[in-house]
Amino acid sequence: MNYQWFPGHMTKAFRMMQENIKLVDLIIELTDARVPKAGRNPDLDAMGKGKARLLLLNKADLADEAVTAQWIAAFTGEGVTPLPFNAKESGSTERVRSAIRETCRERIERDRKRGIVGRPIRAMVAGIPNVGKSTFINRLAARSAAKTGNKPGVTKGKQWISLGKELQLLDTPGVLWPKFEEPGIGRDLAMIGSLNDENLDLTELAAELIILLQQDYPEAVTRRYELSEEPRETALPYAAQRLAEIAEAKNLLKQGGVPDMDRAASLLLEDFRSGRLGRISLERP
Ligand SMILES: Nc1nc2c(ncn2[C@@H]2O[C@H](COP(=O)(O)OP(=O)(O)OP(=O)(O)O)[C@@H](O)[C@H]2O)c(=O)[nH]1
Ligand SMILES: [Mg+2]
Repeated sequence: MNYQWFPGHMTKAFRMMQENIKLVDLIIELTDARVPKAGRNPDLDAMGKGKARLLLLNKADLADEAVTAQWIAAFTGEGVTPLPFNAKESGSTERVRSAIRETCRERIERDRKRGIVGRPIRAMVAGIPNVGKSTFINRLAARSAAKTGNKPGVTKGKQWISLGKELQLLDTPGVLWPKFEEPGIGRDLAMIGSLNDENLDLTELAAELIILLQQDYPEAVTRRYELSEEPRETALPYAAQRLAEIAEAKNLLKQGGVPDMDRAASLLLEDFRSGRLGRISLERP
C-alpha cells in the first residue's frame, strides 16, 4: 500500500512555520507515544536548529507504559527534553511548564541581566497531523482556544494563543514530509490516524494491525472480541480469519451471513486508536 501523503497544504504550512521560526524561543514537538520515532518529522530538526527543544510523547495514556519509559531514556541526551504527556488529562501541566522554563533558562537569564522584564516565552507547537497539538495547547491554556478533532488536518492555519503574560504558543497545522524513509513509518502513521483514511485500504491496514498485535500483544484482540484463542479455521490466512471472526462476534454481516470485512476493519482500527484494545505501543527503541 502507498502510504505517502504530502498534499500542497502541508508544503504551505511548513513554509509558514519556517517564516515564523525566528519569532520563537522554543519548539514544542509532539510525537505519538505509541510510535514515538515514526511520529517525528525529520524536517523539524533542520528547521529547529539552535532552538530549545521539548519533545512530548503525547497520548501516553494509549501507549504501553514500560515501552514509553524506554523511549524517554532513548531520547534523553539527543538535544531534546523528552516528556510523556496526556493532553486529555486535566491537571497534568506543571511538569511541562517547568520543562519549558528549564529549556528556556538561558534566555530568561539573558533578559534578566539586560533588565528586560515581562517578555513572554514564545513556543511553536509542531508535529504530525492528529497528534494532539491543539488539545495540548487547550490543556495548557485551560480553555478551548484552538479547534480540535479526531482526524488529521483540523488546524488549517497558524494561531497564537496567550497563556497569561509569560507564555505564548503558536498552534500549527500537522505536517508530514515528502518521503518516508522506511516502509514501517507510513504504516505506523496510518495506524494511529495521522494519514487520511480516505486514501488507505483499511482492510489491509487492519490485517497488518492484527499481525503486529499477534507478535507483541497476543491477547488484545482475543480479549476485546471474546474470540477463541486460536482461529477456528486454518484455510484462510491468519489475519483475514481473525477479521472474519471479529465481524461474526460483532454481528457485522452482509447478506447471506457473510462477514463484512470492511466494517470489521474499521471497528478494529477505531478500537485500537481509542485505546479499547488496551495500552499498546507499536514501536520499540
Ligand atoms: N487519548 C488521548 N487522546 C488525545 C490526546 N491528545 C489529543 N487527543 C485526541 O486526539 C485527537 C486529535 O487532537 P488535535 O488536538 O485536534 O490534534 P492536532 O495535532 O491539533 O491535529 P491537526 O490540527 O489535525 O494536525 C482528538 O480527538 C483529541 O481528543 C491524548 O493525550 N490522549
Ligand atoms: Mg490542530
